[in-house]
Amino acid sequence: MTAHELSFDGIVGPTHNYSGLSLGNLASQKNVHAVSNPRAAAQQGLRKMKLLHDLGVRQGVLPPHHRPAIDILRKLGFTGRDDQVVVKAQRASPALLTACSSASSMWAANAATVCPSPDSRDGTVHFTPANLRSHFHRQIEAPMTACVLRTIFDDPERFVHHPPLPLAEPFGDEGAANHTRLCQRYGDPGVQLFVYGKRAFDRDAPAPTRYRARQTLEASQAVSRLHELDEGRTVFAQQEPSAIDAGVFHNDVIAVGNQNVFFFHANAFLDPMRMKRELQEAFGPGLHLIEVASDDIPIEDAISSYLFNSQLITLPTGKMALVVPEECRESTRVWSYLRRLVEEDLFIGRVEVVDVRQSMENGGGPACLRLRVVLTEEEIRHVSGSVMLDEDLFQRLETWVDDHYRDHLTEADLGDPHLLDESRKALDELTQVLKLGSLYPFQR
Ligand code: SUG
Repeated sequence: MTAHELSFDGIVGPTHNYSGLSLGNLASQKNVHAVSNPRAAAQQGLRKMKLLHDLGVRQGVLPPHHRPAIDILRKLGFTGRDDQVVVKAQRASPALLTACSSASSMWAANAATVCPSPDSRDGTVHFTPANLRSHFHRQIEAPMTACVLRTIFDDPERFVHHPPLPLAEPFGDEGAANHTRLCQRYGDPGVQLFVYGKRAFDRDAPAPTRYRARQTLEASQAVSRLHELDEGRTVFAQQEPSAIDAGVFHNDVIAVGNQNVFFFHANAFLDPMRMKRELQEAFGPGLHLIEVASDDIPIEDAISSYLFNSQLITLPTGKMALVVPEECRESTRVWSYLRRLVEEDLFIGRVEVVDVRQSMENGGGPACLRLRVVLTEEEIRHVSGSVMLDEDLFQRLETWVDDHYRDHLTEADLGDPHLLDESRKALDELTQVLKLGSLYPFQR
C-alpha cells in the first residue's frame, strides 16, 4: 500500500504572547513578560510550512483556536457582552485572562496521537486528541482540537475519532510529542514508540522531582488500546526523570524519528539499553539508531538549541533531511556535530535551517509546530476543506496575516476588547479561505 506522511502545522493565532505559563519549559519561563510579535510568529510558521512543501512534504494547516476563550471565561462566572467579559476577566485576574488568551494550539504535536491504518487491527486511521491536563491554558484546547480534526478528517469509514482521555491525573496525555512511529515504508505496518514521564499507579516508580511529568504510562497504554495497535509492535519507554527536571518537558525535545531512523540523546531514556532492544525486536532488521552522547552534545545544549526538536523528513530522492531551528546554527558545538552527521550518516544527507524564533521563545521548535498524519492515497482524497498548502494558499495566508495581525503584543493588550474583535474577524475570514464552515462558537 502506498502511503505518505502529511505534516499539519498549527497556524499561529493573533494573540500569540509570552506569559510564562509552562512550568518546566525553560524558554516559556525565561521569556515571561517579553513583548511578542504575532505577525512575525505567524509568518515564520508559514515560511517553515512553505519550505517543507518545497522540499516535497505534503503540508497541511490547522486553524488557530478562538482566543481569548470567552466560552471558558463564561463558565468561570464572567457575564455581560463578550467585550465586557474580557475587561472584567482582566480586572479580576490577569493570570486567568493570559491563560485563556494563549495561542498554544500552534504546537500541533500536542494536538493528538494519530496512528495510521496499516497499524490498526480495523484498518482505519485513529485520532485521540490530547487532554493536555498538565496546564490549564493547554487543557482548554482539547474540545476545539477534537472539532478541528473531525472537520478535516470527516469520513467515518476511514477516520476514527476517540474523545480525549479522562481529565484525571493518571491519564495526562500530551499527544504526538511523546509518540513516534517507525517503519520501513510509510505504508508498511509500523512500530509505535510511546514515551512516558511517570507511572501514575505506581507511587514508588522513578519520577521527576522538580517538574511534573506530563505524560503517564497509563495514558499511553489507553491510547494504544483505543487505536487497536498490535502489541508486538508497540514499545513503551520511560523518559529519564533527571532529563525532565533539566527542562525536557516532552520527549520530542530530545528525540525524533522517521521511517527506519531514530535520532535521540543518550540521556533521553531511563533505560536506553532496554528501549533499543525492544525497538529492534519490534522493528526487525534495518532499524538505524543514532544515539548522541553527552560528550558530543551536553543535555543543556540539546535543550537550548532544540537540536532534537527538528523535523526529520524523507526527501523525494529517498534521502532524509533534518529541518533544524536557527538556534542550532548559533551553537558552535551543535553546528559542528550536524556537519559531521551529514558527512558521515548513511541516511541523513541534508540539514535545513528555519527561523521560528517567536515560537522557540515559548519552547516550541519546528517539530512542536507539526502533527504528522500518515495516509494512503485513497485516504488523502477524503481530507476535507482546502487545508493543503500550495503556492496559492501560501500567498493567501501571508496576505491574511498581514491584514489582520498585530506586530506588538504585551500582556496588558490581552484585555483590549479590540483584540477580540480583530481576532474574530481574522478567524472568520480564515474559515472561508480554508473552506471549513462555521468552526468557531462565535460563528454559530
Ligand atoms: O506546552 N509552551 C508550550 C510549548 C509546547 C511545545 N511542544 C512540544 N514540545 N511538542 C508548552 O509548554 C508557553 C505559553 C506561554 O508561556 O505563554 C507554552 O504553552
